[in-house]
Amino acid sequence: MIGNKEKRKKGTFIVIDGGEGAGKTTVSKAVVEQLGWNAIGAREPGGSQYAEKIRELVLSDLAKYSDVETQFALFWAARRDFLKHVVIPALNAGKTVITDRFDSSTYAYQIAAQGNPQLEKLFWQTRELFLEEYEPDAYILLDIDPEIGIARAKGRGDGNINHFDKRKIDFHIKVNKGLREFVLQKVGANKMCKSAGEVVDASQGLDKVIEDVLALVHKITDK
Ligand code: T5A
Repeated sequence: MIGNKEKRKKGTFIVIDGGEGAGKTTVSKAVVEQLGWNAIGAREPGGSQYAEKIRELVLSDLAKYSDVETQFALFWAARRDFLKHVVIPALNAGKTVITDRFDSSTYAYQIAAQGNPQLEKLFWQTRELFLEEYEPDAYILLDIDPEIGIARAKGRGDGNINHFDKRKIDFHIKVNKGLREFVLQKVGANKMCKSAGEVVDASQGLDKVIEDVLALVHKITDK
């Protein structure tokens, strides 16, 4: 057990997710900057020292030799370590934690896009066991047409392309569908998921996307 049974009362935990190139990194950094000292930002997979090691493994080309069950387990292992070492201490200190991706990505990539509905039951069980009372307060989906997102990610020109980015457009369409399904249907409707779900049109100009996300973050933290 990493938390106590009493429902946590401090801090706010918000996930920003979206398909490749939706603007998660850019937007979450801008939002954390505007929130100031009381907010921290982090990315998944990774975010803690040990989880960053797992990140190297899951995003390396070696992943093509592993099956989806192995990847599912590694993403959850990284998440648990990140939660324990980064998210929980920050929440307990009353901070707002903004993460770039979280378990919504496992649902969209490993279950929806990689086509493994048999993992869904295990997903919700693992979520309950691993997150305990620290499930996110809200998920904000940066919704983007995958073709636009991929073009943006490629246009960044930093060579930061992993084996998921290289997959065909059909895969990214399924990721998008999985993310929408998670945020619009599973979140809040499942007894194992009491978080809130919000969607922002990420095809808008960057300043407008940041403004919309910031407004939602204020709405969620002020609750
Ligand atoms: N994964 C992750 C799983 O399979 N399962 C899991 O459980 C988890 C947690 C992580 C990979 O791991 C997979 C999913 C991913 O494939 P990553 O390297 O961390 O990969 O990278 P991604 O999260 O995929 O990040 P992306 O490369 O997709 O980019 P972002 O963060 O969405 O986009 P960003 O901010 O870098 O922006 C891209 C470009 O677009 C511009 C930016 O300036 C930048 O140049 N831009 C805009 N331009 C115009 N208008 C806007 N509104 C713009 N917003 C951004």
